[in-house]
Formats: sequence, structure tokens, C-alpha cells
Amino acid sequence: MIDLKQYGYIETETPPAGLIPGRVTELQREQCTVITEQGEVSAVLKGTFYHTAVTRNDFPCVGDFVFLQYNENGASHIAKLLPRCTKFSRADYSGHAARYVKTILEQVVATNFDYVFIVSSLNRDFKVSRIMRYLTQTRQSGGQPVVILSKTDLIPDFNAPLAEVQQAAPDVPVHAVSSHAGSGLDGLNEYLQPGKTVVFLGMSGVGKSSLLNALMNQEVMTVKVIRETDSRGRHTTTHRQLFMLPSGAMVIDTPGMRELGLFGADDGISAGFNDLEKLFTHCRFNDCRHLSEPGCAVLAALADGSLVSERWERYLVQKWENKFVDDRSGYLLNKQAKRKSIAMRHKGKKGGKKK
Ligand SMILES: Nc1nc2c(ncn2[C@@H]2O[C@H](COP(=O)(O)OP(=O)(O)O)[C@@H](O)[C@H]2O)c(=O)[nH]1
Ligand SMILES: [Mg+2]
Repeated sequence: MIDLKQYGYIETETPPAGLIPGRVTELQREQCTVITEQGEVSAVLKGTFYHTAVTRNDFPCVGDFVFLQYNENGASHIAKLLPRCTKFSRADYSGHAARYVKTILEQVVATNFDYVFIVSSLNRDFKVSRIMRYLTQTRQSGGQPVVILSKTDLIPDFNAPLAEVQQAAPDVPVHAVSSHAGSGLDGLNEYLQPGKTVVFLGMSGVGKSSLLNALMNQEVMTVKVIRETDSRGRHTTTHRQLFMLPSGAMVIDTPGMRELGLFGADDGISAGFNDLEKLFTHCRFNDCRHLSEPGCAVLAALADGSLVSERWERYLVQKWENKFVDDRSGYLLNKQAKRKSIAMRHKGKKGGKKK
């Protein structure tokens, strides 16, 4: 018997008769792998999921705790998705969403983690603004952010980029590591405690799977060689998966995203730019747009240098993008909910006629 507590499970509600708890470790199309007290099982969703789900968020994701009907001889059936403690989302501009619906959907990347490792390599792709975007979305997720600067073996001195990140995000721990050289990895032990879950996020090719392999002491995820000259990464990790490390901590490895779209990130933005938003309360006018209004505290701070203009621009870009996404997805969610309720009403009517 496996003790699910080792997988971070805390019982908050008793499973109904006939169901057992489990944690989703892998997701491939309609098929999930779920770790349960009976071991790892293959599972599919019960039909009710397809009828009652309003958005894709109502479907299980890697990291989720679920109740399932255990089947010894075939696929088990996931009957219920349990409430999530933390959730990392991004705006999905790809495929279906962008082409057909012409709108932006929330994509849940991982759930129920304690830490988010924002991995960024120290090669030519290194960009503080990108790390800041991930930080915003991480603050929204409920997990604790940790910035991992990877591939230290590629540069002679990583102190300058390290200091740059520390300055941009003073309250976030930053670690510089090299999976190849094995350096800096000990510094991660404080997060990799038994029962804790870490999700690895960052662009494709930054070395997430290599870090996972280094921490596992074996190759569990494929890593393909990239040309460091232009930092082009091949997409090798194609799906998300949760691994149990020898230390007893778990890692959710994710495929790289080309760009991270912010989603519903207002609180995350506020958390990251708290000092800046506090300035607004000092503006003379309540509805100050911080453009040219007299007595604007932001303009004053920009003028006297206490607010760096790049930081202000970063804030504006994130706000703008998030608003854009919120407006569009809000529109879609309403539409979906409406359609759903119409469908339900129709169904109800049909049932009525039969009687
Ligand atoms: N020099 C160096 N290269 C690394 C390191 N970690 C990963 N790489 C290389 O970076 C490329 C992408 O690694 P991978 O782990 O697949 O990145 P992922 O897409 O983030 O999972 C591969 O060519 C790795 O060999 C490191 O610590 N040092
Ligand atoms: Mg990978």
C-alpha cells in the first residue's frame, strides 16, 4: 500500500463509498495516470465531467487530487476533482482557442504545488522582464516563487545577472545552478522536502528536464541537444508529468512555453508592484491616469528617479495585457455558461415530455 500523504494528500472530505483518493501524475489526451494507495493506475474521466464542465478548468490537470472508482482489471474512472490549493494558469493563444473561438482561454498548467521554480538560462536568452512575467503569474497561483538561473557553466561570472534579478525582485530567492556541472543544486534542498511539490516553469530549452534528471540521479525526461549559439531549443518534453524525487519531494516538469500569457493576473500584478500601486493613493485626483495630470505621484516619482521608468513600463504592459485577456475571456465564459444553461434547460424539457 502506498501512503498518499507522501504525495501531499491531505484528507479534507471523506471519499464517498466506492471511491478512493488519488493524485494525477500524468495526462495524455483523455487518459490520466493517477497514483493511489493501490499504486499507479490508468484512469479516464466519468461521463459526467463532459456534461457538467463549463470550462476546461473543470477537468483534472497534473497535480490534481481526485476521487476515483478503482478498477482492478481496466481503466479506473475519475469521479470527482477535489478543490485546488494552488493553480498556475496562463492565457492560451494557441490552436482551438485562437483559431476558432477568437478568444483567449485559461489553461491550467499545474496544480497543488508548494513552490514554482522559474527556470531561466544564463545564455543569450536571459531576460529579466520575462522572469518578472512569470513572477506575476506565480504570485497569482498561490505558490511560492523561486528563480533558478540555469547553465552557470556557460558563463564565466553569473554575479551580474544574479544581482539584476535580486534587484528586480528583492523578496524572491534566486539560485544559480548548473545541472551539467552539478553545482548549486544543494541550495535547492530546502525546498525539496518530503511531501512538497515543485513545478518547473520556463521557456523551452532552459534546462528544466536536465535539472529534473540531475535531482532524480537518473534520466527520466529526455533532453535534446540545442545549439547554444542561437539558444534554439527543441521541444522535447511534450507533456506534463509529476515525478517523485529520491528526497521525497515531487516535481512537475512542463513543456516549454514560447511566451507566457498572463491570465487573470490582477492580484499577481498588485503583489509584484505593491509599492508602485501605493503611489496612486498619493495622486491629487482619484481617477488620475498618470499621463499628464497635475499632482500625479507617479509622474513625480518618475521625475525624481525614485521610480525607474522601465519598472513603470513593465507594470503598464502587464496591466494592459491582463485587461485585454480578462475582457475577452470574460466574454467567452459568459457565452459558454449561457450556452450550457440553455442546453440544460432543453435537456430538462425533453425529460419532461417523456413522462
Ligand atoms: N551547458 C549546459 N547546458 C545545459 C544545462 N542544462 C541543460 N542544458 C542543455 O540545454 C538543452 C535543453 O535542456 P532541457 O533540459 O531539455 O531543457 P527544457 O526544455 O527546459 O526541459 C540541452 O541541450 C541540455 O543539454 C547545464 O547546466 N549546462
Ligand atoms: Mg523539458
